[in-house]
Amino acid sequence: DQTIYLADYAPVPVTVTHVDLQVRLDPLATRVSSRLTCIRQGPGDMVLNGELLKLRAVRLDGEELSPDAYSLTDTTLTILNAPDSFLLETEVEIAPQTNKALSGLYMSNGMYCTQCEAEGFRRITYMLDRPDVMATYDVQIDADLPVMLSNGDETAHGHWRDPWPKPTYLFALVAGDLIATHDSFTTMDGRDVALNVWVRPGDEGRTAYALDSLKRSMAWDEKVYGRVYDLSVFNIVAVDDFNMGAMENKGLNIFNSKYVLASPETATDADFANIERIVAHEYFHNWTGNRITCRDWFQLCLKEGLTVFRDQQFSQDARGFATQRIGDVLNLRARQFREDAGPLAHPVRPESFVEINNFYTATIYEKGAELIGMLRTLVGAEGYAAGCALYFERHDGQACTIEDWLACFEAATGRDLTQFKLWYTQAGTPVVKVTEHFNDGTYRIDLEQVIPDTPGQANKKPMPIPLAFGLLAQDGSEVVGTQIHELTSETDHLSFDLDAKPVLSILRGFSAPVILDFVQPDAERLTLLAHDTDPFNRWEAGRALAKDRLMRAVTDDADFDAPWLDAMTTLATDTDADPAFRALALALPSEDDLAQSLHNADVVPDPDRIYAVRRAAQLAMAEHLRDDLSDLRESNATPGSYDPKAEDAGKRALSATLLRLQTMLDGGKAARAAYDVANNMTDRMAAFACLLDAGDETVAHSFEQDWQDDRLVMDKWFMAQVAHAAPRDAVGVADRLTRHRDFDASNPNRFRSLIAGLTGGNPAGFHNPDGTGYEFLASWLLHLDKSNPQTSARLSTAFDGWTRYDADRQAMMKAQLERILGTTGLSRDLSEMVIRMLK
Ligand code: DPP
Ligand code: ZN
Repeated sequence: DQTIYLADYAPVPVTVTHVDLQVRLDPLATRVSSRLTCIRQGPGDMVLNGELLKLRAVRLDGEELSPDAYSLTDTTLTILNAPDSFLLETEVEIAPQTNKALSGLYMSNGMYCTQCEAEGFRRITYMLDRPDVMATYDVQIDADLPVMLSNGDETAHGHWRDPWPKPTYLFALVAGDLIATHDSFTTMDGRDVALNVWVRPGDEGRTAYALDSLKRSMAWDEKVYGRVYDLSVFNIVAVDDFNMGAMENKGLNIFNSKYVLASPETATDADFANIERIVAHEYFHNWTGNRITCRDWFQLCLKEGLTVFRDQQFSQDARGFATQRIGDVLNLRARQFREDAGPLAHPVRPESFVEINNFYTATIYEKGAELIGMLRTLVGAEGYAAGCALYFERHDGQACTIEDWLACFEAATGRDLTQFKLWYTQAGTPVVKVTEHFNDGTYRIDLEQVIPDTPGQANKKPMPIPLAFGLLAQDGSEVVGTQIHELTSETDHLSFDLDAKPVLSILRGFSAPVILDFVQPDAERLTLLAHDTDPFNRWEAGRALAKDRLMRAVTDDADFDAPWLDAMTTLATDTDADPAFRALALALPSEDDLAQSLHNADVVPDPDRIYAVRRAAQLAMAEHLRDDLSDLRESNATPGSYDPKAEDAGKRALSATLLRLQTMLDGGKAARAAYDVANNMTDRMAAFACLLDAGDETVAHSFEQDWQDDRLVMDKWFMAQVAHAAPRDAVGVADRLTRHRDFDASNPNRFRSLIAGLTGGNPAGFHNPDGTGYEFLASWLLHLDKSNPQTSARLSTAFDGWTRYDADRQAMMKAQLERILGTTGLSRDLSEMVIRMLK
């Protein structure tokens, strides 16, 4: 059994305080010489991690170690009977060119780069590869290359010194033929920091937005959290082959090029927003992750949940609270609620794992961020600021736990957080049941929380749930402004003396990551949609109305009624409302959201029916809005040159929503016109998707002619064709595209575009009743698993909803999961995922 348990945590007997590395780069025979300054802290042998290393020499205090003084396995080097303090030297050889797992040192388009989180450093040299061992670094890179980068400050060409002790996972090295865009930032304590974004020659015209985002992030962290940058240089590098979005290595962030490079012609508004958010996220890690890191990988949410919360706050400030919050909640529900409802559910702080890379999940990131938001609500903005200040002061330079974090808030605010800690240890999305009573001038709300059983966890304890709420009169005026009620027990109630029954606006701002079980009359939801002072709940009321109708259309063939369609029209045409908000409010719940909601209501979801009903709803909306569509699009045009600012992005989003409705009516005429005049990728992609939806047979070819030399744009081309294929054609389209000359499974972006285009982008296609979608996914997961287990395991989560479906589909998905599990040579990553999904 390869399971690792939180309960087994023990500090290392011998630690490393300084790492001196010399790296002689060569594609097939890189030599890494390491000198580790080691100090004993307790009894026991020193067990260093190492994988795929050829050990050439090992010396202790300058003496060659005799074979009986150490032992070697495939994954460890153990120094027996080590003294109290010593210098350990090793020399190893590695082959970055053949490293297709993209973990450790590897090559991407001729450049050398690294990815060490979580456990990649052990593929570079023997070391205590765990986050609670923090060391300073001196790195000498030897190669005949123009640019050679590592962490910290450069003291001579290719020589880098990082004075800040850091764990191995934050180590980075980059070398190759790269070009930088330079800028600088003056910190609030008056130091100049050089900023560079390094890219492959030819891409230097697409770095401006990342640099601008970086400067704004640095200023924001100073202003809002009082956090100042601590080196004289901050480097960002764009890499084409990268498993994650980006990586916060100290002073040398490495990014998937998708999240750095942007120009109006090649990147969409969503790309710009992602770049802004991820640049901020990785920068914010410098304090929440790097200066204060995690004691062990079970504490991953300590840095990730907090840093996601910080990047969400930053994006709210940059782009507007309501639309950002709605987007973040949509994402949470789509990814985390789904995870929490299925076989992969796990606590924000898990208690065991087999492969840590499988735990970079929506639960740890996005639910982790929600916990920080709830904590802030519970202790108040001032209490939160005081707790954070204490955390930075008390734990700077340390590797910490969730207990350390919470203790700072207890100390700073006097609040007991014992019950709050349950949010970290209990998995599953709580359901809050709300029932109302109005009688003789008394309005009463009954509340009940139910936390579902999840794998390995049953009979959970009630958690503290901050419920922000307000009350409106039936005419829409607010009678009780926003208050916070803390639901801490299983059941509770609230009472008010009122002349008439009010309209309840509950869970304002989505104040807790819970599912509301609250049947509210349509008339009240329409009132909230029109009048709620809380913009999140205005949107939520519209969403509840839409979902209700879609669900009833699926189960009872119900029609789309005029009052709802009127409300949608009012929204669409409400020129006082923010276009971004209107776009969000007009968007229907996704097919996957409906599948999960039907499942929750004990209805077996039929993907084809869901697809058809959603189209029918769009058609009904389109017909209702028919006479307004052109004018509305006209009035939300963004003429002139493209500006990525949120205001214009909102207009483009609304315009794209309307174009989709127009396409339902005109078969693609308006979309063709929009495609032909588009001067930016946002408008172009919106029109492209509509044309594909409408069955246009020429647009894919002309798009390809225009963009075949642009890798990031071609990712969109691959994805859109699969996502917008008719359900019965989707697997065939995906399969055909895997034989396209530009399909390269070893590039994670390309692979993900195609696979997720099917599994996420085209659910009815993926769930084709003939089972070909399942077979296609399993085959490609097995194919990729041989070279890149991390990405293969990540994409296997498309199967995690398998028990929702009918018996035939279940049997076919189960058969594919079993087929994967029965394959010899399966990675630890993929096998852990499949085993958990089959349990
Ligand atoms: N690079 C990933 C992130 O920033 C893991 N740390 O979240
Ligand atoms: Zn992160």
